[in-house]
Amino acid sequence: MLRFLTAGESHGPGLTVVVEGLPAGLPVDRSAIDADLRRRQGGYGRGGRMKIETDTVEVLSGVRHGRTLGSPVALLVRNKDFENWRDVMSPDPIPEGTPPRRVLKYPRPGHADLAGALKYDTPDLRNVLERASARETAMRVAAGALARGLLAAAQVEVRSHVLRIGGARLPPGPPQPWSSLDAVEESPVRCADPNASAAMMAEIDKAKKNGDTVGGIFEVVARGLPPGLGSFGQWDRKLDGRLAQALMSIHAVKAVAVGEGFTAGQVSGAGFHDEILYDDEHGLHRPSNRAGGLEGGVTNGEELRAQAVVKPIPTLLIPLRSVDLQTKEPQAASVERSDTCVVPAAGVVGEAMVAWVLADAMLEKLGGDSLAEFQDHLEATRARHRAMLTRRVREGT
Ligand code: EPS
Repeated sequence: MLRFLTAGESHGPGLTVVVEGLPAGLPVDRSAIDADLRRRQGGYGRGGRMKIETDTVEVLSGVRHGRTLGSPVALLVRNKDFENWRDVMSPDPIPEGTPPRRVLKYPRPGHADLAGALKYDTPDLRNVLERASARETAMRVAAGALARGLLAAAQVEVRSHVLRIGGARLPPGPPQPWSSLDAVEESPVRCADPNASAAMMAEIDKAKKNGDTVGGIFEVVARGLPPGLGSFGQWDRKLDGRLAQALMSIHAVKAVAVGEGFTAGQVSGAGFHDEILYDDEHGLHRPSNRAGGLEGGVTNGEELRAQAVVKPIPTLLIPLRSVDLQTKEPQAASVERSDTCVVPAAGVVGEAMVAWVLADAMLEKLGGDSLAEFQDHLEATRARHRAMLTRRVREGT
């Protein structure tokens, strides 16, 4: 229903995204998109580039007087750093006799450098890393902010928080309640628990001091979703599969779980599944949510929870062993300006990707070329759900 395509290199003139499939009439607030872009740029452990950039969006098409037109929405974020890279990133041929600048020859273990050089048959790793860079995620966040606008019109909210950085983590226990997630925005590592936050910052300091990097785990939480998004009918319609793909596609993400998925293999069925209860006050309800709001690849009306593991990013100030791609001599991997930890920022990108998948699934279920049509369909669906969840029907009637 919805699709987006991004374009742009990390040090090129800018990054763009084209979004198609949003209904007409959806409010678009540029300052809300910029606020999400700012959240992505933040987080303790970010490197020098974030001091250069102030990501702000320009709307090139598809929005008029603050509302979508139903036509493709095109957004642009300019790279301020391009001023320093004009020659290196010029689309024009290099004048004869000029040696190429900032060529990279020593692939970083864990980065796309070597695999990309082999794929595109290029000896200059810059041709790979410029697009492989996580800077591209700025446009995912911009697209995600549009999706979030559609979700807001359906009273659906999406948040993220950090569960672990290196050896520091939130104490084990029940999932962080929604109400505690406000505090996340005040934490430099986007974790609601002040003690865990401090320990996570210490992990980042330690990695930085050692010329190393550190990864972790973030969780995305969405509430207000109608039941019935996704489908168990085909493999590619299952919402858990679609969320996993979207989260796994974020740079440095190496594993994704829905609900308590990372521990589901260690407990019995009786200890894992969320019982179904009924009382007149609450209607049908669940005492726990280990499934993370998805059963059979379909939303069940509980909070949706998905976790992602972010690896330590591969640009190390004290580099790992590598090889000169030309001479094949041993060589320390290239060192580029980089971040020590991107887990908090990755969580913000995770929110955007989850918001995107959920908005797509909402449109798939409800349809609507205009926001009003979409909202009418939603209200009718919610009324049917209310009836099924609360109305007692006597046997035989
Ligand atoms: C990023 C911009 C990049 C890096 C980081 C993400 O800026 P630069 O390469 O100019 O320092 O900070 O990129 C990577 C982690 C990577 O592996 O390429 C951003 O905007 O998020």
